[in-house]
Amino acid sequence: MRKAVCLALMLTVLLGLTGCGGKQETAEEPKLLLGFSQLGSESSFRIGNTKDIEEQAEACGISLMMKNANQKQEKQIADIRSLIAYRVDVIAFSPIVEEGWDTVLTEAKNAGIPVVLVDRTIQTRDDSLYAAQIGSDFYREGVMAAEYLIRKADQLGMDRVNIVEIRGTENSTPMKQRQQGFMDTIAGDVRMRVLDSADGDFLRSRGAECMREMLKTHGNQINAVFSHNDEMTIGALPEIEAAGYAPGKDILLISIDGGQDAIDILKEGKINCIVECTPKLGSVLMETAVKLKNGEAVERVIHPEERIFTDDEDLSLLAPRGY
Ligand code: GYE
Repeated sequence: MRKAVCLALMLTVLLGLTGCGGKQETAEEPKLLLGFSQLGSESSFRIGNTKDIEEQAEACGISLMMKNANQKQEKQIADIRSLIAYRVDVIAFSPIVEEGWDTVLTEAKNAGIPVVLVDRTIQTRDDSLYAAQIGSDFYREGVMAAEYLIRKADQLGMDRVNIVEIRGTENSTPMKQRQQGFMDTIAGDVRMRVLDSADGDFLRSRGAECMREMLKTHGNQINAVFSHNDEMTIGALPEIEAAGYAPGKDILLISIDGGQDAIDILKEGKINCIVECTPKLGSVLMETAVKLKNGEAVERVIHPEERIFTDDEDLSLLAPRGY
């Protein structure tokens, strides 16, 4: 199936006319040069996302120029500038935070290079600065996390749920929208109370630090942890155990992403719920890049389908996650 899609894509690019002279491309010329600016390697989601984009580009015969900003916006802006200077056909990037992109994206626009946002999105007054956004519905992920917690509180007959939140990177789309979706959903439930919220930057080490601090401050008051990604959840877990509590029982753990390591811990009963956030955005990205190169219309916003994994379902037949 994937082969068929890629064959069709290759044919479209091959038959497409070049933007400048209307000349037919030959098979030897690169069909499409895609520049991708990845934001970092902070999590298994991110590593899986980079790998998927590399594999899908290769499968589709698309040349890929990959940059990694190591979690620094200045580096990411410099990376995008170098992709513009290289005159790639299409630029795609995963913006580390939402603000501060207008200048560099105006440079891309002036150079006639279409831009696709992958995974996260940006705040801008000028919607013409990007052609499409391919990424999860993070608000919905926060809603699903909260709905699970409400269900679990019903099942356990809890009349009070004291929650601590470990947030993703400050001012990033998933951090803002996951928090909003979660808070909006628990707002109508009088049992739910947020005791604390800390910035874990989507990192395992920071997840551990946040959890340690919050256990010191709130001790046995904590009933549930809402962590914005698996990496921070995996960091928090040993801290909970070291403080003498059983994760998944004394303290409920709700996470986001659904990488293999976290799924294995869920199966052990130490995580209660994981909301899926898929890093597999590569094939839609290739399809979109080809259309943009050929001057075709593209969908403005594309969300992948996602599910949740919970402690009350049988996950023994779940296929390996691949990230
Ligand atoms: O959940 C997290 C990663 O932007 C959706 O970034 C992504 C998030 C993902 O570091 O693990």
